[in-house]
Amino acid sequence: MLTFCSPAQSSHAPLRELHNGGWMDHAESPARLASMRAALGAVREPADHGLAPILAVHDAGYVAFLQGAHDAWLAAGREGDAIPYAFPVRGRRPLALERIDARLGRYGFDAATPIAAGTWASAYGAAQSALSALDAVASGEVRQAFALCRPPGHHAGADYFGGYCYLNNAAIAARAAAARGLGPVAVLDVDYHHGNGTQDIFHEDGSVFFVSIHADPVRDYPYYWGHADERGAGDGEGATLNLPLPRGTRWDTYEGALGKALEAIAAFGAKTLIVSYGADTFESDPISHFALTTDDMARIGAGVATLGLPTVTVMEGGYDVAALGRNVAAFLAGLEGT
Ligand code: OKP
Ligand code: ZN
Repeated sequence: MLTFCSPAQSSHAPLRELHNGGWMDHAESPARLASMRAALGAVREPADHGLAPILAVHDAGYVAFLQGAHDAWLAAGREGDAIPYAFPVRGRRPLALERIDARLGRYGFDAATPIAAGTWASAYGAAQSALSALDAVASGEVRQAFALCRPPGHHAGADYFGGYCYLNNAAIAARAAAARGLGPVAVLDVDYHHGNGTQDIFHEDGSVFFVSIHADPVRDYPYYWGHADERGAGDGEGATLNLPLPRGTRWDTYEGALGKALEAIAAFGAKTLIVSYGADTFESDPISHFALTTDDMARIGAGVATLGLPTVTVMEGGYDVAALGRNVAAFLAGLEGT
C-alpha cells in the first residue's frame, strides 16, 4: 500500500495526560509511529500543500492559535506542555482574551490533549500526508493510499482540539476530494471512539456522508457526540450515520454494523471514500474496550474493499504499541485483498 508519512510527525511528544484523576504517560506517543513504520516498510514523504486546504476546514483564528500556542506558553513563563483547564462552556460570550490559559480553554475541549513544542509541526505534517495520499488516488497513480497520520485528527473540529487531535486529517482530505470534483465523498470512521470533529465539520454538509462505528458514548469518550439519533442537520440531514456498539463487542456484532455502514455508503452514491482507521478496537488496547483480533482488522479491510471505491485511509488511534504495527498491516492487507 502506498503510504505517506512526514518526518515532522515524530516531533509531537506530549509528556503526560490527566486520566481518571491521575497523571499517566501520554498514550499517543511517538512510539506508535515507530511500531507502524517497522511493520509497513518504505513510506513516501508528502508534498507541501500549504495552509489553504487546512483553512478549507479549520477556522483561521484557530489555526493561528495552534501555530503560536506553545511559544505563548513559554512566553508566559511556563514549562513543558500547554494544557487547558478552564472552558467557556454553555454559550459564554466570544471574548477576545489574550491570556494563554483563556485561549487554550477557548479552543480546547478536554485536558487530555497537550500542546507541546512539536505539536504544530507534527499536526501540519500529518495533514500533508493525508493530502498527498489523496493526490495519489486522485491522479490515478493508485486506487488506494494510506496516510500514516500522527497525531490523529477525527476529534478535532473546525475550531477546536481535543482527544489527542489538532487538525482533522480525514476532513481535510474529504473536503479536498470534494473540491476536486471527486464527490460525492463518504467518510467511514472505524476508530473505537466516535469521530466528533468530523461529524461536526460535515454536520450541515450534504455533500459528505459521515458514518461511524464506535463505542457507545453513553459509556465512552467523547460522551457528548455519537449517539444514534444524531443524523446531521439542514442540508446535511440524513448524511450522518452513527452506529454505537457496546463494550466487549467482538466480530460477530461488529460485522453487522460494518455491513450497515457499507450499505449506507453505497446507497449514498459515494465516488470517493476516506477511511478514519483506528486500531484501538483491538482486544488488548489499553484505553478501549472492544475485543477485535488482528484477523478481524483484515476482515474490516476486506469489507471496505467490497465497495470498490478509490480509497484514502487516514490513521487515527490504536494504543497497544506492541501490536499496533501488525494490526495496521493486517487492515491494509485486507483492504488490498492480499
Ligand atoms: C483518540 B482516538 C483521559 C481520557 C480521554 C481520550 C481518548 C482519545 C482517543 N485520559 N481519553 O480516537 O483514538
Ligand atoms: Zn480512538
